Amino acid sequence: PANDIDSLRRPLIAGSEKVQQQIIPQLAELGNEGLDVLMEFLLKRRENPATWVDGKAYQVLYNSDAPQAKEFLRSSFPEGIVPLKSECGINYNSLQQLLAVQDFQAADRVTIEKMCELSGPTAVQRKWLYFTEVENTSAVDLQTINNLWLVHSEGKFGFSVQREIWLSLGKNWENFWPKIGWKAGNNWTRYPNEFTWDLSAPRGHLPLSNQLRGVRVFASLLSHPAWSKNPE
Ligand code: UYC
Repeated sequence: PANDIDSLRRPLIAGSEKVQQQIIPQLAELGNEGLDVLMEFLLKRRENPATWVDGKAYQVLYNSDAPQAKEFLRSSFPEGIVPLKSECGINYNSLQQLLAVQDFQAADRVTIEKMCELSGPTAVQRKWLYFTEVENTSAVDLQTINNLWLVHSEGKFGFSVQREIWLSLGKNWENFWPKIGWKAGNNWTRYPNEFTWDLSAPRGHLPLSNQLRGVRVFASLLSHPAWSKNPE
């Protein structure tokens, strides 16, 4: 295995994202030595904002039973690899933990709850948002939620992904729904069972926004200044 490790370590560090994506699961199968390379990789890159490649490496360690991986995460990344910044005193640990195990369905519920928390107690009781509340939502907090989704989904899920697709379609909702798998022909995808809760989903499929009361809330979310500012 020493040979295998060496032949994987170099492309992990210097290869393209596509190459890295293939190598991480191979390292995961090589036992402790493979985990060591993944730990070294995460430490080397920790000065830079986490990408979905870091997310994949992190997920392997997070989901490993190896004591060395557990100890490494406890001491070096106790809150994960995305900084859980909040301007509103909100704790994003539960969202981070659900996304680290790719429980996208539970993470989607928590996302809706956190979005309501961000708007205050009346929104928490109501369980949904007014578009005016979305407009006033903290950009820092939205970026934290979005980064968690991006980093833990190979860059596939997140509001910024939805925004990019929406803009590429000239903000045309009728073209947008089928593109992200929320509507097929005349039929809305039914919540929760008809949605796809894993990475086989189309890009931008998650997180969900209930459209029952119209597109105004989702339009505000996708137009939020958080997405045109640089991440902090
Ligand atoms: N639901 O159809 N949705 C709910 C979606 C719509 C409906 C929750 C998304 C269309 C009802 C979430 C789509 C529609 C409830 C979503 C979708 C509809 C409900 C739970 C594709 C009928 C019961 C969280 C656009 C034509 C709850 C929440 C209620 C719930 C998401 C019906 C996340 C993305 C237009 C009757 N739907 N929802 O916010 O509020 O309630 O009565 O979007």
